[in-house]
Amino acid sequence: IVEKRNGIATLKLHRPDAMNALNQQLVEELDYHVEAIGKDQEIRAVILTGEKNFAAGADIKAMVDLDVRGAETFAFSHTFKKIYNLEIPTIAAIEGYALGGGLELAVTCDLRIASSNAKLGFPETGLGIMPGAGGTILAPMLLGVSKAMEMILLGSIVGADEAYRIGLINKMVEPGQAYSEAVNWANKFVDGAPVALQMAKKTIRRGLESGS
Ligand code: DAK
Repeated sequence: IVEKRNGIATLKLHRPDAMNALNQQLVEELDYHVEAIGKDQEIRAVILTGEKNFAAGADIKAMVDLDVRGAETFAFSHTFKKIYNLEIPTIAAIEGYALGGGLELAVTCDLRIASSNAKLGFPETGLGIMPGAGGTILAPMLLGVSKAMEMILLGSIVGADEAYRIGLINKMVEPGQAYSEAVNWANKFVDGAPVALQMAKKTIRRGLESGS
């Protein structure tokens, strides 16, 4: 579900019956709208969120029967990279579960606000796979190598308070408040200096990528 209001674009994952598990169609729709937002000069901030939950990961049921070719087509890193490369600030507003590919989507954003009952983790290795959409790169940047190794190798799922303590999320709010707080932050970006925000974001990224 896409909403554009007062310079803020909200992309809400809406497959509530499957906890917003990321299937081909959902990712293709996400890709389409991210592409459009990237070209829309009116939009000054993006909020990614989900209906009831953020996202419980890649759609395991859809993945089970994929052959190699199908798996290559299903890979959604290119869509996440488009989100990562948006020049405007991006915020993930997390209620409920953000697991696996869902958490990878959240860490693709610049900022994360989660409700106190959110649960976050990378359970992939327990399923015999690995985080394949940027999590292995972005989690160590956010958490440090040690904590990222722990989360990914143990597949542990943490609550919002622990996620806040280790720097996985920026802010913890009351249940049901993640989106409204994300709007508060997004409004600051809409009222802010767009070039300064874009250059600050770009420079932080460049510093991380060059290791300096
Ligand atoms: N996929 C498909 N369906 C899912 C799902 C998922 N990840 N998570 C939940 N659902 C569905 C359930 O099947 C159920 O559907 P019905 O059976 O009712 O039709 C519905 O959502 C409600 O789920 P539950 O009945 O299980 O609800 P509970 O409250 O009891 O449990 C839960 C919630 C989130 C703890 C549980 O559903 C769960 O453990 N879900 C799976 C979480 C998970 O393992 N996520 C990681 C998926 S692996 C790659 C790119 C990306 C990835 C890998 C490689 N490459 C490009 C190489 C990413 C991988 C992943 O994300």
